[in-house]
Amino acid sequence: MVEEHEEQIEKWWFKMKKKYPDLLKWFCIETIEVCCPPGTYGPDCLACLGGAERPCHGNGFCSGDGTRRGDGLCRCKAEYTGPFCLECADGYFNSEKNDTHSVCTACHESCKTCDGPSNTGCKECKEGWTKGDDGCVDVDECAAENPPCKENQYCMNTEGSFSCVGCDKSCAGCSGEGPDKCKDCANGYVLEDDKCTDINECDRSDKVCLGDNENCVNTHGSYKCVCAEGFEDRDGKCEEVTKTEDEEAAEQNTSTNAVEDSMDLHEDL
Ligand SMILES: [Ca+2]
Repeated sequence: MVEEHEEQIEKWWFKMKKKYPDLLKWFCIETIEVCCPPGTYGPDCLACLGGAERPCHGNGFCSGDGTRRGDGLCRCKAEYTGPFCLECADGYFNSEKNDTHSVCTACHESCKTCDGPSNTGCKECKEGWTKGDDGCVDVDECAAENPPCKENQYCMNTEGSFSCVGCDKSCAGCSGEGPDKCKDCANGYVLEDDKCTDINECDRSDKVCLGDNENCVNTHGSYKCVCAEGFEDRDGKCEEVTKTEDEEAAEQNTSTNAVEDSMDLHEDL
């Protein structure tokens, strides 16, 4: 913009500076007519809502403020509402107000609308809260006839809300955190000392891994059948690992190295 109007700026510098000391006013507002004085807007530089002195009563922004654009309407800060930003938005109340000044302050977290700062000042309660004798109080969603959580979750009430938390994996349904709060035990677990405990299937007298050369490995909630050392799974059967001569030679080498390594180790010790 400055380059475009270089001549005019030069003119101001050499001829007009004394008479019009404010460059912004002379150049932007009066000469090229792009700006308006602060607090005014639009082609004719009209006063913003609430007056040019304190547009929107200091509680918002006037559309087009200081430019030849906009419509002079107020966009209020979050706490304020209304065309002049003098009213309070939901969740705020007027702690000070006259015709030209308004201060809105946050309500208690339990209020949707209020006329004072505590929960007894609520006019309406926010969702998750209900009107009690002492203002808005938390709703215990978990105590409802149909609690809101899914089958393998427990419900945790919080101020103004609630959350659903997954049960321990040893549980089939639960009332709280951990394996001692299960309603029933999940498959693969049994109640022992008031806790759902993993069943060690591999300890059973009747074997669970029935294939030849199979070993049983216990896991949390289940077990695995794996091939014994020196055997590998081929189409579901554990068969002896066969090696080519090269592989066997390589293995011989590594085992010799391993022996040497362990001897080194002993020397270090
Ligand atoms: Ca709650």
